Amino acid sequence: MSSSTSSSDISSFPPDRALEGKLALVTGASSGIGEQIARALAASGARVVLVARRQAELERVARDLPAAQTLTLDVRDAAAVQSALGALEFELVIANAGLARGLEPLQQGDPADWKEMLDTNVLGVLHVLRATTPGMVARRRGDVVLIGSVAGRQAYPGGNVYCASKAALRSLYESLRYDLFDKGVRVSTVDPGMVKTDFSDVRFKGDRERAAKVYAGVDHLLPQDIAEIVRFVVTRPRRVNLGEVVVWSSDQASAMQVARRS
Ligand code: NDP
Ligand code: 8X3
Repeated sequence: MSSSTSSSDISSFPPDRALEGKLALVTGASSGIGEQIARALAASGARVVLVARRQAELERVARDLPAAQTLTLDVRDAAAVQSALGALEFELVIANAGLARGLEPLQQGDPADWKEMLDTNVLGVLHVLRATTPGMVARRRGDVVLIGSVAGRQAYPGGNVYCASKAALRSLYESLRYDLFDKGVRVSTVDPGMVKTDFSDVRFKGDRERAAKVYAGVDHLLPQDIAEIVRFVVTRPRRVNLGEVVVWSSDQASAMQVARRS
């Protein structure tokens, strides 16, 4: 684990002390939504543990955040996740790491892509929760926030396995509530619509032109929008559990219907 104690710029999130000293895990913190969640939680005083595979990107994010630590970790590796996270006393766990691969009809799909999505988006989340929830239960305090997707609520053409992976998270969210509600651990799912990040570059395997078309002419969401909402969710009084938050771009009527201005 590397760490940074720099106290320079924490991006644009208004600072407060609502999470002062709390240990927060953010998976997928090397870019996009996870990076901004890490910045938002740190702006409220959390000590953030940043997890992803790309160490240089984690270190770039951690440089700006007081008391941030980085952990280079693949969430698909159950043993590595358990050994890296199992002993840490998290109060906040944000399961954000995830990805899409491909947008073909199932009959043209690549099983390697399916495996990568299911291993990351479903099993990866389970590995992280298995490693971190026992401590939260023992301390009778914690917040779990899943980053789902509108894709888990409404399937769309070519979304097949990605949509199924996010639908699995939605079911997991409902089930986890039974596991944790009387153990002092709140469970929430934040389900975004179109957020401009590296998501589509990854989905289209580096075809930036195709990725750019996804957001063309749309007043898409920014990762900061989702991060502010996650910060809001975890800073409510303990009696309040904001369970499900669906966040659309104002230009989206549904996962399939998007207004384009050009
Ligand atoms: P990004 O590609 O910017 O971020 C994905 C993050 O996940 C990266 O930090 C990546 O880090 C990490 N990650 C991927 N695979 C692994 C792995 N095996 N182990 C550890 N970390 C991993 O995309 P987004 O920020 O958009 O995506 C974040 C989450 O938001 C995902 O779960 C996505 O499904 C969800 N989402 C995105 C939406 C969008 O429109 N962008 C809308 C709805 C939901 P690294 O490569 O360094 O490992
Ligand atoms: C990402 C949003 O609609 O591209 O989960 O699937 S969408």
